[in-house]
Amino acid sequence: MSYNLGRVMDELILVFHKYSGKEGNKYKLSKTELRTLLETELLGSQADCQDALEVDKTLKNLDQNKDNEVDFEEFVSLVAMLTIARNKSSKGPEELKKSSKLNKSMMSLINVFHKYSGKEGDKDKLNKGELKTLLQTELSDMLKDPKDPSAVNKIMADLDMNQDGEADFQEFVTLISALTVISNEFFEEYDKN
Ligand SMILES: [Ca+2]
Ligand SMILES: [Ca+2]
Ligand SMILES: [Ca+2]
Ligand SMILES: [Ca+2]
Repeated sequence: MSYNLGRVMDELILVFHKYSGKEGNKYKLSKTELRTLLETELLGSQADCQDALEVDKTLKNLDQNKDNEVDFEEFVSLVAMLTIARNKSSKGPEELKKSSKLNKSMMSLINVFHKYSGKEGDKDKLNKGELKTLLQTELSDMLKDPKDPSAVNKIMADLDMNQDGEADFQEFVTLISALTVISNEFFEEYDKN
């Protein structure tokens, strides 16, 4: 299993556009497209994803700009929410064997986080050293200068919402969401041209 975060981000972009391109605006999910995506990609998920299958409610919750469609940024906020819920649940990756790409992407985020967070101290949080190793190993092509210690300090300061000096899973997912949204903007710009 590959842990490469860049690949996870690419997968999320691909999954979204696989469904958003079916009708209307090709960069947004209509309600029908959202329903197809959720029913296909969350199939076989554990109970904490079942709420998301109530499409009307999910659309209403996600649709920040009230245009009745789900753009990529709104979609990523759903993925972040589901991933955080799954990380908290005690059930392991076992039941996700016959899994969709979306499920696999979410599991990869959880696995990659714990691969680094478990090295020292609190095993559910990344300290600065662990964050540095994660960034250098998994996201080196995203960082201008991964060897620059001030870059890690700055990312930690941005991430660390509750200011405990460590990055928990929720803070980590927020970073990945932001990076994925940026990455998607490049994708859509390129696609338009
Ligand atoms: Ca569409
Ligand atoms: Ca919207
Ligand atoms: Ca740790
Ligand atoms: Ca923190």
